[in-house]
Amino acid sequence: MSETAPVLYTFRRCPYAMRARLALSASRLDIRVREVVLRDKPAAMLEASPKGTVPVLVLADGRVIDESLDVMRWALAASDPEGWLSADAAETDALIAQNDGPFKRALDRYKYPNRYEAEGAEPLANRDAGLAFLTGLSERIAANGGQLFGPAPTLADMAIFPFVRQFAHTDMDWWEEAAPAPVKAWLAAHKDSARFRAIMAKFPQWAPGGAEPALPVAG
Ligand SMILES: N[C@@H](CCC(=O)N[C@@H](CS)C(=O)NCC(=O)O)C(=O)O
Repeated sequence: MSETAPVLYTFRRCPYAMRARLALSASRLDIRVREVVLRDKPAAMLEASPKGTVPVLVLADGRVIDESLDVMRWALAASDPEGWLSADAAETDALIAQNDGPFKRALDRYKYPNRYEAEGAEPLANRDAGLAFLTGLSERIAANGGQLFGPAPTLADMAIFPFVRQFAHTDMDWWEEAAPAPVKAWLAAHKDSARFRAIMAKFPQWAPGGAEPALPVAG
């Protein structure tokens, strides 16, 4: 048990928190987990990051990293044994920006139509918009030998697949029938990976003074 391990405020089902946990797990750094319930955020988390989103990583020296991509990049800059930073940085950034911008927007409107009724969002039009992005990913995956930038996963794969998972889970029957085969196989393999299963371990809600389990490392 390290006195100086960084602490991660996280929520198991949040795709932003998932991508942070994936990179932290791949880095094999010693990270302590504080599982958060979003409607009952701990005061210590809000003190560290008043914007109130997960993930939040608090370093031993008090520095706070409260954007998921920044957490991923911090972890991999410290330790990248699997070469996740080996892909072209500008292309990686561009692909992740499409995911976090237009694709996430379409995903929310497809998955939670009631929340966007007032703006007249059309769930199936948004599903089509999402599918157009996924078709582009699928073409890359097929051309590059299984992952977005080659045969091995890099930052972009790990930053994006938790969102594709949410999109697929909105209607699995439709996904199985309509999604292009390469992106379907890519998602299935990531969901079934030892790494993903490890970072989806269930932890009880953290309370001050409570246990801080180590983030599982796997893969
Ligand atoms: N841009 C942030 C987004 C994080 C985010 O929106 N997380 C959601 C959960 S998936 C959240 O914490 N929302 C606050 C809330 O629901 O109270 C990041 O990349 O870390």
